Amino acid sequence: MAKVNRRQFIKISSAFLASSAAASQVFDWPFQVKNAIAEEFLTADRIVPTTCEICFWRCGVDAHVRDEKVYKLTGQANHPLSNGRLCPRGNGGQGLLYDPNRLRHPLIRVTVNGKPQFRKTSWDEALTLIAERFQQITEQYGTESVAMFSHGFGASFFKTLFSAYGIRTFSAPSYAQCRGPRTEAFKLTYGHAVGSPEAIDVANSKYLVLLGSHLGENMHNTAVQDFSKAISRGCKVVVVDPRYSTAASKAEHWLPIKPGTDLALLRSWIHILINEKIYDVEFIENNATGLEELWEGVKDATPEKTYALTGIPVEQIVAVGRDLGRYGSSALIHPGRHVTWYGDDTQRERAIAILNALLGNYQMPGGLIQQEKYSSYKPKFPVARNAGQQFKSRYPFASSVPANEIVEQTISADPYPVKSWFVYGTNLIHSLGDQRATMEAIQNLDFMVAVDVLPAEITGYADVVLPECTYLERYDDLDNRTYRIPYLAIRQPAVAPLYDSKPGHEIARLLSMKMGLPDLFEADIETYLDKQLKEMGSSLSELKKSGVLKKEESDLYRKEGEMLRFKTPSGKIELASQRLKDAGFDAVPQYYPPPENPPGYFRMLYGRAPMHTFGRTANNRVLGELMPENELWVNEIAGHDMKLKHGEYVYLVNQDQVKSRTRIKVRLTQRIRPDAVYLVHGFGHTDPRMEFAFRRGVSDADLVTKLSVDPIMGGTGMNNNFVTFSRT
Ligand SMILES: Nc1nc2c(c(=O)[nH]1)N[C@H]1C(S)=C(S)[C@@H](COP(=O)(O)OP(=O)(O)OC[C@H]3O[C@@H](n4cnc5c(=O)[nH]c(N)nc54)[C@H](O)[C@@H]3O)O[C@H]1N2
Ligand SMILES: Nc1nc2c(c(=O)[nH]1)N[C@H]1C(S)=C(S)[C@@H](COP(=O)(O)OP(=O)(O)OC[C@H]3O[C@@H](n4cnc5c(=O)[nH]c(N)nc54)[C@H](O)[C@@H]3O)O[C@H]1N2
Ligand code: SF4
Ligand SMILES: [Mo]
Repeated sequence: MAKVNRRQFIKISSAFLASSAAASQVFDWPFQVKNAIAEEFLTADRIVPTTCEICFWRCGVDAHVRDEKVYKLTGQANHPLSNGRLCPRGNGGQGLLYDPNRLRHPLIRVTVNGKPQFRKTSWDEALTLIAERFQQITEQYGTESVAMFSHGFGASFFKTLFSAYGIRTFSAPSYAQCRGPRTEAFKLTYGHAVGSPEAIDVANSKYLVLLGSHLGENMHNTAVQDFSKAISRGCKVVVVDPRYSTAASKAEHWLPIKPGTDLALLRSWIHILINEKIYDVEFIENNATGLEELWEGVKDATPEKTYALTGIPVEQIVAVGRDLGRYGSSALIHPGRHVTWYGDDTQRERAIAILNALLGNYQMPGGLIQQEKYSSYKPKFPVARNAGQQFKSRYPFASSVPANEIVEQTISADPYPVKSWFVYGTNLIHSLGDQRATMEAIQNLDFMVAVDVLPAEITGYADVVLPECTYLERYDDLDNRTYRIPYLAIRQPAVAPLYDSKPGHEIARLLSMKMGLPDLFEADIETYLDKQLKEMGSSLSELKKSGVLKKEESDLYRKEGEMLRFKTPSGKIELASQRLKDAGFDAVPQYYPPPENPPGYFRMLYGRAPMHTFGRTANNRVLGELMPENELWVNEIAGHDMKLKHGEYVYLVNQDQVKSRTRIKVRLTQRIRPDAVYLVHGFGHTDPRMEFAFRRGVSDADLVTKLSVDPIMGGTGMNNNFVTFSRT
């Protein structure tokens, strides 16, 4: 059990409320911005091309500035991830910049009259304290006792700093809580990951199968643009989802699958392709191993048996299976993105990887493609020699550090203690599931730092809170990732940082001085970026003007007769995996049924809404007005049976009798199966310093008390939680 009160959540500080009122006056929030948006004819003093950070896709955004205020954001025409457009969230980015509840000053936890409070402090005092505490803790427990959690590419400067200091443990919720199983499954099958942005040719696909992947609600800008291109070019879409999603409304087949049974369905399609010999025989003969073992492993997955497991009629299973054979290399089973669902996720993703291989769509139009970087140049930084122990995952195929494992180790101190967390841009309370474990781990820490832009829940538990300025007020590292159109893009400030906030690079540089690494960073970020850009054949002045440089579309497809080599042990695509077998797992994905609903309970499913990103936009006044709270989708008939009324507010109680802290509005609908309910993630905030988001809607994270951990790579399946309703 948690040691009570060791690190109490700091509830509210009157300083915040006072300062937020002042902010409204300064910015006349939100009307000033809204009026400006309405006045399209306004001319800007300057338009600054930069990179969006309302989510992690990194579109190119033009910030329109007048009188030193950003009054409009539009998509950069030339940037390959935006193509002149932003998603609704990107358009509402000023809502973050001018959020009256932004963190304004560094804060230190102090105890006054026995009660924890935050005290406003100077940067110097805050950073001195961090350096001192890190030194004490690493001297006492070793450098490995400090772990960093982050999300977003602003974290790069801190990773550089901590690597030079000897810290080795870096973790992000985009791995074990998001796409980790996809990464490992594709590596096991093809020897490389799918990447982000995904190396898939959706725009040219003729037949697209989406499992979950709710494009249109999942609003990754270019992914949605590609999806609409595909549809306008006549692509047939199949959506497998217990819920009639936006994508399902564009589909030829909506397969309202029994939740958690997708692997059975995928195995059945593999069965059909092999049994009817409608897979790409030549491609598989030349490029894959393990076909016989694969067939042995899926022989029992007949459509009839699959119907009984999934609830999808035999005719539909067969029709889609045969269509897949017919469309062959121009068909694509979308690999998904947030795939930590049921704990069998790596094997489900393996089945997706295998199916794509059987279609022969590898490096073919409409299938899996190759992408390139704009430049192979990467700045080199020193890495400490006397570093701490490398974190060793207990999951054999975890290529990154599962965040949940750090939580466990912070509680158990086994094999060594973790005593300090540095948390950059991730709200662990809402993103890791199993909040009780996260809280218990936090109680075991000697010291925690949170770097954020908002008073997100996680900051309430920190010893030091550092206010970063928003993406519209800072430089970051260059964006030089692989993409079909190799590009190089910059994030640069549109306006100066508000309040006493600072850019991450500046915080890291100041901290490096205190941590005894004064030569690690250039004296200023512009010199650093310019040096890199010169190595890449450009310059800071050029990129500041253009925002992005790009090359011609890379070679996406393989050439006729090209010999392919895969970075797997066999050099081929591995339909049956010896590596999995050696580690005690199924070489060919087998289906194990998920736990059934307890009587009277509904499986809790969650996802995205077009105008919000997780919990980070719930307090954004521009986006919040478009969607102020989440609703609970309940099947109409099931809801009537439970005596629920459309529009009434209820608490949710889960299988472990954990009750939601807040209430949610019921939406009775035919668009969901009767055994499941659905809500959008990111609501139900309980930190009162986020005045707009406070207590609006329910947090799914509060109710994820059961994690179904993937034994292969440690991903945390969250879909095996069940809820019922309570009016009190
Ligand atoms: N607007 C917006 N867009 C975003 C984000 C955001 O915060 N806001 N976040 C981005 C990020 S980081 C990610 S990872 C992606 C996530 O987006 P996706 O990868 O699309 O997420 P999923 O979890 O696959 O999608 C949730 C859908 O899966 C369905 N589902 C639930 N259980 C099952 C099941 O057992 N079987 C099947 N077939 N379907 C099921 C749900 O009903 C829901 O429609 O979105 C990205 N895009
Ligand atoms: N229950 C449940 N858990 C989930 C999910 C779910 O749908 N349901 N989704 C999973 C997925 S797919 C993912 S990718 C993860 C996402 O997990 P997180 O990345 O933790 O999600 P966010 O809520 O966006 O938290 C980001 C934090 O960064 C802060 N922030 C925003 N901009 C900046 C910035 O410029 N600088 C700094 N320093 N901070 C900034 C925000 O205020 C917020 O506190 O969660 C995973 N966990
Ligand atoms: S998808 Fe939307 S929120 Fe994400 S980076 Fe692009 S414009 Fe910004
Ligand atoms: Mo994600």
